[in-house]
Amino acid sequence: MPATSTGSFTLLHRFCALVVLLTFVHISVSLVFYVCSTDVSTAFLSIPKNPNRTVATEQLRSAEDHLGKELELQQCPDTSPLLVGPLTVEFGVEVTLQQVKEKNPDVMEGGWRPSDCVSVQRVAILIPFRHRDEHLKLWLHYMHPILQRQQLDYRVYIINQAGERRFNRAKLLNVGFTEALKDYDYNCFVFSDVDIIPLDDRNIYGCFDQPRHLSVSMDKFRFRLPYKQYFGGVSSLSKEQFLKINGFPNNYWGWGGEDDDIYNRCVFKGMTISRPSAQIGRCRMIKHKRDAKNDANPRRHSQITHTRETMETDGINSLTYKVVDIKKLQLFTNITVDVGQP
Ligand SMILES: *[C@@H]1O[C@H](CO)[C@@H](O)[C@H](O)[C@H]1NC(C)=O
Ligand SMILES: *[C@@H]1O[C@H](CO)[C@@H](O)[C@H](O)[C@H]1NC(C)=O
Ligand SMILES: [Mn+2]
Repeated sequence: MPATSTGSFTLLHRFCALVVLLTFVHISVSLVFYVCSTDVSTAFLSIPKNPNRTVATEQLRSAEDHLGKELELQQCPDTSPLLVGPLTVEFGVEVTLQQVKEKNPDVMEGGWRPSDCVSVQRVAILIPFRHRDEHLKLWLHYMHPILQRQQLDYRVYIINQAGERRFNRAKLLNVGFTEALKDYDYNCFVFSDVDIIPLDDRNIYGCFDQPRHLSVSMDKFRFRLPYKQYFGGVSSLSKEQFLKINGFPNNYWGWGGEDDDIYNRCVFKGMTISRPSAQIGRCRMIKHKRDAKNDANPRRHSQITHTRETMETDGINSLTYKVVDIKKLQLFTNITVDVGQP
Protein backbone atom coordinates (compact mmCIF):
# COMPACT_ATOMS: atom_id res chain seq x y z
CA MET A 1 0.00 0.00 0.00
CA PRO A 2 2.74 2.63 0.99
CA ALA A 3 4.60 1.91 -2.26
CA THR A 4 1.44 2.62 -4.21
CA SER A 5 0.88 5.79 -2.18
CA THR A 6 4.40 7.02 -3.01
CA GLY A 7 3.77 6.24 -6.69
CA SER A 8 0.59 8.40 -6.71
CA PHE A 9 2.39 11.23 -5.05
CA THR A 10 5.14 11.18 -7.70
CA LEU A 11 2.54 11.18 -10.43
CA LEU A 12 0.79 14.19 -8.88
CA HIS A 13 4.11 15.98 -8.50
CA ARG A 14 4.96 15.45 -12.14
CA PHE A 15 1.56 16.62 -13.19
CA CYS A 16 1.93 19.83 -11.15
CA ALA A 17 5.35 20.48 -12.64
CA LEU A 18 3.85 20.17 -16.11
CA VAL A 19 1.09 22.67 -15.25
CA VAL A 20 3.66 25.14 -13.91
CA LEU A 21 5.74 24.71 -17.07
CA LEU A 22 2.76 25.27 -19.31
CA THR A 23 1.73 28.34 -17.33
CA PHE A 24 5.25 29.72 -17.65
CA VAL A 25 5.21 29.13 -21.43
CA HIS A 26 1.81 30.81 -21.64
CA ILE A 27 2.97 33.87 -19.69
CA SER A 28 6.17 34.10 -21.76
CA VAL A 29 4.27 34.00 -25.03
CA SER A 30 1.79 36.63 -23.78
CA LEU A 31 4.69 38.80 -22.67
CA VAL A 32 6.40 38.55 -26.05
CA PHE A 33 3.16 39.50 -27.81
CA TYR A 34 2.60 42.37 -25.41
CA VAL A 35 6.08 43.80 -26.02
CA CYS A 36 5.70 43.38 -29.77
CA SER A 37 2.35 45.15 -29.86
CA THR A 38 3.73 47.99 -27.77
CA ASP A 39 6.52 48.33 -30.33
CA VAL A 40 3.98 48.42 -33.15
CA SER A 41 1.84 51.06 -31.48
CA THR A 42 4.90 53.14 -30.66
CA ALA A 43 5.93 52.95 -34.30
CA PHE A 44 2.39 53.84 -35.37
CA LEU A 45 2.24 56.85 -33.09
CA SER A 46 5.53 58.09 -34.47
CA ILE A 47 4.22 58.33 -38.09
CA PRO A 48 2.84 61.87 -37.84
CA LYS A 49 6.24 62.99 -36.52
CA ASN A 50 7.58 62.57 -40.05
CA PRO A 51 6.68 66.00 -41.50
CA ASN A 52 6.18 64.64 -45.05
CA ARG A 53 3.74 62.03 -43.88
CA THR A 54 1.92 64.66 -41.84
CA VAL A 55 1.45 66.88 -44.88
CA ALA A 56 0.27 63.91 -46.91
CA THR A 57 -2.21 63.00 -44.17
CA GLU A 58 -3.49 66.58 -44.06
CA GLN A 59 -3.95 66.63 -47.82
CA LEU A 60 -5.76 63.31 -47.74
CA ARG A 61 -8.03 64.56 -44.97
CA SER A 62 -8.89 67.77 -46.85
CA ALA A 63 -9.52 65.81 -50.05
CA GLU A 64 -11.84 63.54 -48.06
CA ASP A 65 -13.67 66.55 -46.58
CA HIS A 66 -14.08 67.99 -50.06
CA LEU A 67 -15.41 64.72 -51.42
CA GLY A 68 -17.73 64.41 -48.44
CA LYS A 69 -19.10 67.88 -49.16
CA GLU A 70 -19.70 67.00 -52.81
CA LEU A 71 -21.50 63.84 -51.82
CA GLU A 72 -23.53 65.71 -49.22
CA LEU A 73 -24.76 68.39 -51.72
CA GLN A 74 -28.47 68.06 -52.27
CA GLN A 75 -30.31 68.61 -55.51
CA CYS A 76 -31.47 72.25 -55.78
CA PRO A 77 -35.12 72.83 -54.78
CA ASP A 78 -37.77 72.61 -57.54
CA THR A 79 -38.41 76.33 -57.13
CA SER A 80 -35.41 78.51 -56.40
CA PRO A 81 -35.87 80.51 -53.17
CA LEU A 82 -33.89 83.37 -54.76
CA LEU A 83 -36.53 84.39 -57.33
CA VAL A 84 -38.09 87.84 -56.98
CA GLY A 85 -40.83 87.78 -59.66
CA PRO A 86 -41.60 90.83 -61.88
CA LEU A 87 -38.59 92.90 -63.01
CA THR A 88 -37.94 96.37 -64.36
CA VAL A 89 -36.07 96.37 -67.66
CA GLU A 90 -34.84 99.61 -69.23
CA PHE A 91 -32.91 99.74 -72.47
CA GLY A 92 -31.78 103.36 -72.06
CA VAL A 93 -29.12 102.39 -69.48
CA GLU A 94 -25.44 102.66 -70.36
CA VAL A 95 -23.54 99.52 -69.35
CA THR A 96 -19.99 98.35 -70.04
CA LEU A 97 -18.75 94.77 -69.99
CA GLN A 98 -16.43 95.80 -67.15
CA GLN A 99 -19.42 96.83 -65.02
CA VAL A 100 -21.22 93.56 -65.78
CA LYS A 101 -18.09 91.63 -64.73
CA GLU A 102 -17.84 93.56 -61.47
CA LYS A 103 -21.50 92.98 -60.66
CA ASN A 104 -21.18 89.24 -61.34
CA PRO A 105 -17.87 88.27 -59.72
CA ASP A 106 -18.82 84.59 -59.52
CA VAL A 107 -19.47 84.26 -63.25
CA MET A 108 -16.58 82.42 -64.92
CA GLU A 109 -16.09 80.91 -68.37
CA GLY A 110 -19.37 82.47 -69.45
CA GLY A 111 -21.46 80.96 -66.70
CA TRP A 112 -22.03 79.82 -63.16
CA ARG A 113 -23.38 76.97 -61.06
CA PRO A 114 -24.81 76.95 -57.52
CA SER A 115 -22.21 76.12 -54.86
CA ASP A 116 -24.70 74.96 -52.22
CA CYS A 117 -26.83 72.56 -54.28
CA VAL A 118 -26.68 70.51 -57.47
CA SER A 119 -28.74 71.88 -60.36
CA VAL A 120 -30.50 69.26 -62.48
CA GLN A 121 -30.55 71.79 -65.35
CA ARG A 122 -27.19 71.87 -67.12
CA VAL A 123 -27.98 74.60 -69.62
CA ALA A 124 -26.12 75.94 -72.65
CA ILE A 125 -27.66 79.26 -73.65
CA LEU A 126 -27.07 79.77 -77.37
CA ILE A 127 -27.37 83.19 -79.02
CA PRO A 128 -27.14 83.52 -82.81
CA PHE A 129 -25.13 86.65 -83.38
CA ARG A 130 -23.63 89.21 -85.74
CA HIS A 131 -22.78 92.88 -85.09
CA ARG A 132 -25.04 93.30 -82.09
CA ASP A 133 -22.47 94.23 -79.46
CA GLU A 134 -24.69 96.91 -77.87
CA HIS A 135 -27.59 94.46 -77.47
CA LEU A 136 -25.27 91.79 -76.10
CA LYS A 137 -24.07 94.11 -73.32
CA LEU A 138 -27.66 94.73 -72.20
CA TRP A 139 -28.50 91.03 -72.47
CA LEU A 140 -25.52 90.06 -70.28
CA HIS A 141 -26.28 92.89 -67.83
CA TYR A 142 -29.85 91.67 -67.27
CA MET A 143 -29.48 87.91 -67.79
CA HIS A 144 -26.49 86.89 -65.66
CA PRO A 145 -28.17 87.90 -62.36
CA ILE A 146 -31.47 86.28 -63.42
CA LEU A 147 -29.84 82.98 -64.43
CA GLN A 148 -28.00 82.81 -61.10
CA ARG A 149 -31.21 83.45 -59.15
CA GLN A 150 -32.77 80.58 -61.13
CA GLN A 151 -30.01 78.32 -59.71
CA LEU A 152 -29.10 76.96 -63.13
CA ASP A 153 -25.81 75.27 -63.97
CA TYR A 154 -25.35 77.39 -67.11
CA ARG A 155 -23.01 78.92 -69.66
CA VAL A 156 -23.64 81.49 -72.37
CA TYR A 157 -22.43 81.06 -75.96
CA ILE A 158 -22.71 83.55 -78.78
CA ILE A 159 -22.54 81.90 -82.18
CA ASN A 160 -21.10 84.64 -84.33
CA GLN A 161 -21.59 84.22 -88.08
CA ALA A 162 -18.32 85.03 -89.86
CA GLY A 163 -18.37 87.16 -93.00
CA GLU A 164 -21.17 89.30 -94.37
CA ARG A 165 -23.21 86.76 -96.31
CA ARG A 166 -26.89 86.09 -95.67
CA PHE A 167 -27.62 85.30 -92.01
CA ASN A 168 -28.69 81.77 -90.97
CA ARG A 169 -30.10 81.73 -87.44
CA ALA A 170 -31.12 78.05 -87.24
CA LYS A 171 -27.84 76.72 -88.61
CA LEU A 172 -25.90 78.84 -86.12
CA LEU A 173 -27.95 77.21 -83.35
CA ASN A 174 -27.10 73.73 -84.65
CA VAL A 175 -23.43 74.74 -84.50
CA GLY A 176 -23.92 76.02 -80.95
CA PHE A 177 -25.48 72.72 -79.87
CA THR A 178 -22.58 70.71 -81.34
CA GLU A 179 -19.79 72.95 -80.06
CA ALA A 180 -21.26 73.38 -76.54
CA LEU A 181 -21.42 69.61 -76.06
CA LYS A 182 -17.64 69.50 -76.56
CA ASP A 183 -17.31 71.63 -73.39
CA TYR A 184 -19.68 69.99 -70.92
CA ASP A 185 -22.41 67.38 -70.52
CA TYR A 186 -25.33 69.78 -71.05
CA ASN A 187 -28.81 68.27 -70.85
CA CYS A 188 -30.67 71.43 -71.86
CA PHE A 189 -30.35 74.10 -74.56
CA VAL A 190 -31.92 77.55 -74.55
CA PHE A 191 -32.04 79.31 -77.91
CA SER A 192 -32.32 83.05 -77.45
CA ASP A 193 -32.27 86.10 -79.66
CA VAL A 194 -29.82 88.65 -78.31
CA ASP A 195 -32.42 91.41 -77.95
CA ILE A 196 -35.06 89.76 -75.73
CA ILE A 197 -35.14 90.11 -71.93
CA PRO A 198 -37.78 88.48 -69.66
CA LEU A 199 -39.78 90.73 -67.34
CA ASP A 200 -40.15 88.05 -64.64
CA ASP A 201 -37.43 85.78 -63.27
CA ARG A 202 -39.96 82.99 -62.67
CA ASN A 203 -39.74 82.40 -66.43
CA ILE A 204 -37.14 79.62 -66.03
CA TYR A 205 -34.43 79.36 -68.70
CA GLY A 206 -34.37 75.58 -68.40
CA CYS A 207 -35.99 72.54 -69.99
CA PHE A 208 -39.36 70.90 -69.45
CA ASP A 209 -41.07 67.63 -70.37
CA GLN A 210 -42.05 69.21 -73.73
CA PRO A 211 -40.17 71.72 -75.90
CA ARG A 212 -40.64 75.15 -74.30
CA HIS A 213 -41.48 78.51 -75.77
CA LEU A 214 -40.37 81.21 -73.32
CA SER A 215 -40.99 84.57 -75.02
CA VAL A 216 -44.76 84.23 -75.00
CA SER A 217 -45.90 87.79 -74.37
CA MET A 218 -43.60 90.34 -75.93
CA ASP A 219 -44.07 94.09 -75.81
CA LYS A 220 -43.46 94.06 -79.59
CA PHE A 221 -46.68 92.01 -80.04
CA ARG A 222 -48.58 93.95 -77.35
CA PHE A 223 -47.90 91.17 -74.84
CA ARG A 224 -49.66 88.49 -76.85
CA LEU A 225 -48.69 85.58 -79.06
CA PRO A 226 -48.70 86.83 -82.67
CA TYR A 227 -50.19 83.43 -83.62
CA LYS A 228 -50.83 80.20 -81.80
CA GLN A 229 -47.92 78.23 -83.33
CA TYR A 230 -45.37 81.02 -82.77
CA PHE A 231 -42.06 79.53 -81.55
CA GLY A 232 -39.66 82.45 -82.21
CA GLY A 233 -37.64 84.62 -79.84
CA VAL A 234 -36.60 82.39 -76.93
CA SER A 235 -37.19 78.63 -76.75
CA SER A 236 -35.65 75.61 -75.03
CA LEU A 237 -35.27 71.93 -75.83
CA SER A 238 -33.66 69.20 -73.79
CA LYS A 239 -30.80 67.38 -75.50
CA GLU A 240 -33.14 64.45 -76.05
CA GLN A 241 -35.92 66.59 -77.56
CA PHE A 242 -33.43 68.33 -79.85
CA LEU A 243 -32.05 65.04 -81.16
CA LYS A 244 -35.56 63.64 -81.58
CA ILE A 245 -36.35 66.35 -84.17
CA ASN A 246 -32.93 66.01 -85.89
CA GLY A 247 -32.01 69.50 -84.64
CA PHE A 248 -32.90 72.60 -86.63
CA PRO A 249 -33.03 73.16 -90.42
CA ASN A 250 -29.78 74.33 -92.04
CA ASN A 251 -31.25 75.90 -95.16
CA TYR A 252 -33.28 78.89 -94.01
CA TRP A 253 -31.16 81.80 -95.23
CA GLY A 254 -32.34 85.27 -94.18
CA TRP A 255 -35.11 86.34 -91.82
CA GLY A 256 -38.11 84.18 -90.93
CA GLY A 257 -39.60 80.73 -91.27
CA GLU A 258 -37.02 78.69 -89.36
CA ASP A 259 -38.97 79.02 -86.10
CA ASP A 260 -42.11 77.65 -87.79
CA ASP A 261 -40.08 74.78 -89.24
CA ILE A 262 -38.81 73.95 -85.73
CA TYR A 263 -42.37 74.10 -84.40
CA ASN A 264 -43.46 71.68 -87.16
CA ARG A 265 -40.60 69.31 -86.33
CA CYS A 266 -41.74 69.13 -82.70
CA VAL A 267 -45.36 68.46 -83.65
CA PHE A 268 -44.43 65.83 -86.26
CA LYS A 269 -42.45 63.98 -83.59
CA GLY A 270 -45.52 63.87 -81.36
CA MET A 271 -44.51 66.62 -78.96
CA THR A 272 -46.47 69.65 -77.81
CA ILE A 273 -45.21 73.11 -76.86
CA SER A 274 -45.02 74.02 -73.19
CA ARG A 275 -45.27 77.69 -72.17
CA PRO A 276 -45.26 79.81 -69.01
CA SER A 277 -48.40 81.85 -68.31
CA ALA A 278 -48.88 85.11 -70.23
CA GLN A 279 -48.08 86.98 -67.01
CA ILE A 280 -44.81 85.17 -66.18
CA GLY A 281 -43.91 85.01 -69.88
CA ARG A 282 -43.84 88.78 -70.39
CA CYS A 283 -40.69 90.11 -72.02
CA ARG A 284 -39.22 93.10 -73.82
CA MET A 285 -37.45 93.28 -77.15
CA ILE A 286 -34.93 95.99 -77.97
CA LYS A 287 -36.27 98.01 -80.89
CA HIS A 288 -34.01 97.95 -83.93
CA LYS A 289 -33.95 98.07 -87.72
CA ARG A 290 -33.70 94.83 -89.71
CA ASP A 291 -30.01 93.91 -89.98
CA ALA A 292 -28.12 94.14 -93.25
CA LYS A 293 -27.91 90.73 -94.95
CA ASN A 294 -30.94 89.47 -93.04
CA ASP A 295 -33.71 90.30 -95.52
CA ALA A 296 -36.83 88.19 -95.31
CA ASN A 297 -36.26 84.74 -96.76
CA PRO A 298 -38.50 84.65 -99.87
CA ARG A 299 -38.62 80.83 -99.85
CA ARG A 300 -39.80 80.53 -96.25
CA HIS A 301 -43.52 80.03 -96.99
CA SER A 302 -42.91 77.18 -99.38
CA GLN A 303 -40.15 75.67 -97.22
CA ILE A 304 -42.34 75.27 -94.13
CA THR A 305 -44.90 73.24 -96.08
CA HIS A 306 -42.25 70.53 -96.62
CA THR A 307 -40.88 70.13 -93.11
CA ARG A 308 -42.23 66.60 -92.77
CA GLU A 309 -40.07 65.36 -95.68
CA THR A 310 -37.05 67.64 -95.26
CA MET A 311 -36.57 67.19 -91.52
CA GLU A 312 -35.22 63.65 -91.83
CA THR A 313 -32.29 64.65 -94.06
CA ASP A 314 -31.77 68.32 -93.16
CA GLY A 315 -30.70 68.92 -89.59
CA ILE A 316 -28.06 67.99 -87.07
CA ASN A 317 -27.34 64.85 -89.16
CA SER A 318 -26.35 66.94 -92.21
CA LEU A 319 -24.62 69.84 -90.46
CA THR A 320 -21.31 71.08 -91.92
CA TYR A 321 -19.45 74.23 -90.88
CA LYS A 322 -15.99 75.63 -90.18
CA VAL A 323 -15.08 77.08 -86.80
CA VAL A 324 -13.06 80.27 -87.40
CA ASP A 325 -12.34 81.21 -83.79
CA ILE A 326 -13.36 80.33 -80.23
CA LYS A 327 -12.77 82.81 -77.41
CA LYS A 328 -13.65 81.77 -73.87
CA LEU A 329 -14.33 85.02 -72.05
CA GLN A 330 -15.56 85.64 -68.51
CA LEU A 331 -19.11 86.62 -69.47
CA PHE A 332 -19.61 84.43 -72.58
CA THR A 333 -17.89 82.17 -75.07
CA ASN A 334 -17.59 83.67 -78.55
CA ILE A 335 -17.70 81.01 -81.27
CA THR A 336 -17.12 82.51 -84.70
CA VAL A 337 -18.18 80.17 -87.47
CA ASP A 338 -18.29 80.03 -91.25
CA VAL A 339 -21.69 78.51 -92.10
CA GLY A 340 -21.30 78.94 -95.86
CA GLN A 341 -23.93 80.50 -98.10
CA PRO A 342 -27.18 79.54 -99.84
C1 LIG B 1 10.51 65.23 -47.30
O1 LIG B 1 10.22 65.89 -48.52
C2 LIG B 1 11.29 66.64 -49.02
C3 LIG B 1 10.78 67.44 -50.22
O2 LIG B 1 9.76 66.78 -50.90
C4 LIG B 1 12.44 65.73 -49.38
O3 LIG B 1 13.55 66.48 -49.89
C5 LIG B 1 12.89 64.99 -48.12
O4 LIG B 1 13.87 64.04 -48.44
C6 LIG B 1 11.67 64.25 -47.49
N1 LIG B 1 12.08 63.68 -46.20
C7 LIG B 1 11.73 62.48 -45.83
C8 LIG B 1 12.13 62.06 -44.47
O5 LIG B 1 11.07 61.71 -46.58
C1 LIG C 1 -16.12 87.37 -81.50
O1 LIG C 1 -14.94 86.96 -82.15
C2 LIG C 1 -14.81 87.50 -83.46
C3 LIG C 1 -13.61 86.84 -84.12
O2 LIG C 1 -12.50 86.86 -83.29
C4 LIG C 1 -14.70 89.01 -83.36
O3 LIG C 1 -14.56 89.57 -84.65
C5 LIG C 1 -15.96 89.55 -82.70
O4 LIG C 1 -15.86 90.94 -82.52
C6 LIG C 1 -16.17 88.88 -81.35
N1 LIG C 1 -17.45 89.29 -80.84
C7 LIG C 1 -17.66 89.61 -79.56
C8 LIG C 1 -19.01 90.07 -79.19
O5 LIG C 1 -16.80 89.49 -78.70
MN1 LIG D 1 -35.01 91.37 -82.94
